[in-house]
Amino acid sequence: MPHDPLIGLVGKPSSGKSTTLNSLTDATSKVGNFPFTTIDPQRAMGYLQVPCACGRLAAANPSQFSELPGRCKPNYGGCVDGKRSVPIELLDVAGLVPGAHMGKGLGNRFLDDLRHADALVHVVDVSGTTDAEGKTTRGYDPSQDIVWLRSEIVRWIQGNLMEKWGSIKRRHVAVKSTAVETLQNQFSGYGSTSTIVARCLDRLALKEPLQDWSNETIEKVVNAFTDEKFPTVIALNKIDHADADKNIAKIAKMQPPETLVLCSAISEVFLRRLTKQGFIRYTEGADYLDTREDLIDDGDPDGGGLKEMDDKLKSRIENLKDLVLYRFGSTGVVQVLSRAAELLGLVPVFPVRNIHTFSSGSTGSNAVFRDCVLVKRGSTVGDVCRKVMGDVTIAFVETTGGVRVSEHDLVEVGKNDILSFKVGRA
Ligand SMILES: Nc1nc2c(ncn2[C@@H]2O[C@H](COP(=O)(O)OP(=O)(O)O)[C@@H](O)[C@H]2O)c(=O)[nH]1
Ligand SMILES: [Mg+2]
Repeated sequence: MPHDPLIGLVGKPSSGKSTTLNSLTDATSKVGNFPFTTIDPQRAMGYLQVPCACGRLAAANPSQFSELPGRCKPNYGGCVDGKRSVPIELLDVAGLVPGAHMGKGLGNRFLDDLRHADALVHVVDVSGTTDAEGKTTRGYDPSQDIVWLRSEIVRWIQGNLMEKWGSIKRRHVAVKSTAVETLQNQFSGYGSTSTIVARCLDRLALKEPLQDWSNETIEKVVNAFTDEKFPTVIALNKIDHADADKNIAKIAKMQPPETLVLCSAISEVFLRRLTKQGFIRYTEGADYLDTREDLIDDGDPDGGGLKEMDDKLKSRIENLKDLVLYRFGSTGVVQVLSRAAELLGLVPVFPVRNIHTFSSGSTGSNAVFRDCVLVKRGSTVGDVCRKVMGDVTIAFVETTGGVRVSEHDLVEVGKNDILSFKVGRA
C-alpha cells in the first residue's frame, strides 16, 4: 500500500527547522477543517500549493465549466481561484551535527527518524551566524553544512550496510540472488523499493558481481541510493540577514539551481501572525501584502477593516518588504515545499464520484473536487485506486468525459488525474 508522501526537515541545530515548519503549518486563510495540524511535536501538516482541476477545466472550457472554481470545496486544505492547498505531512528531525552517524548528539537516533521520508529539506542558516554545531558565531561558511550533512546521511546508510557486509555477501552467493534483490533486502528499511534500487544500479552500470565490490564501489552505490531515495531541497534560510548575500552567491556556484530555494522562515511566521491579528492582508507565500493605508490609498475608506499599526510595527513591515519581499519576490517557504514536490514528481489526483459533474458528496450538494491525493511520479490508476478505495473490487474506472481507463495506465498531471472508481464486479 503506497503511503502518503512525507517530507523531512533536516539541518544543524538553530538553522531554522522549527521556524520553517511553523511557517508552513500555521496556515491562516485555509479552510481550517483539517482535523489536526500537529500530529506529534515533530510532525505537522503543511500545505502544498498545486493547480486545481477546477481551474484547469474552467480555463480549457469556459462555456461548460466556468463556475467550477466557485463550487470547489476541498474536504481538507482549501482552493482559491483554482490554486489548491493540499495537506502534506512534514517531519521536523531534531538537529544533526557533524559525527551524527556515529551517534554524536543522538544523531543516529535522529537519522533513524528519516527512514520514512520521501524527500528532505535541508534547512541551512545562510547568514553564517551559527557554527557547525549550531552555536552563535559570525562569518561561518554555510556551504560546509551542505557537504557534511549529506556525508552524514551517506555514512549512516553505508555504516548500517557494512556492519553486515560479510554475511550479506555470503548469503548473496549461496542463494544466487541478483544484486537488486540483495540490496533491496538491506534498503527496504528505508522505505526503498526494487525499482529504486534497480534504477541506482542501472545508472552506475557496475561490471563486478556484488561479492567483489570494493569499498569505493559500495560507497558509490550508497551515494546513488541516497540521491534516489532522499531527493533534497536546500532551503537557504535567514536571507533577511545582512551577511546572507555573499554566502548565497558562493553556494549558488556549487549547487544545481533546481535544488536551491531562498527563504526567510521567520518573515513568513511574522506575516502570518499579523494577518491573523488583523493588521495586514497577506496570502501565504505571496509577493506583496496590504496594510490599512494601502487599501485606503486604493479607494477603500475603511482600509479593508484592517487595524491601525503603531510606528514600530510599521517600520518592521517596511523593513521586511525591502529586505525580503521586494528583493527576493517572496519569503520563499511555500516554494520550499513546491520544490520538494517537484523533485519527488508528486501528481495531484482528484477522485470524484460522478465523472460528469465532479461531485463526490451527498446528492443535493453541488460542491466539486472534494478530494485530492498526492501520488508519486510513475503511479498507476490501480495504485491510486488502492490508496483511495482500499481493498474493494472495482468494476471499472473512468476519467473525464466518461472515458474508461485501465488500472495499468499511468496518472500524470492533466492525464488520468480526475478519476471515478466504480465499485462492483466487471
Ligand atoms: N534572521 C532570521 N532568523 C531566523 C529565521 N528563521 C529562524 N530564525 C532564528 O533562528 C533561531 C533558531 O530557529 P529554530 O527554528 O528554533 O531552529 P532549529 O533548531 O533548526 O529548529 C531562532 O532564534 C529563530 O528565530 C529567519 O528566516 N531569519
Ligand atoms: Mg527545532
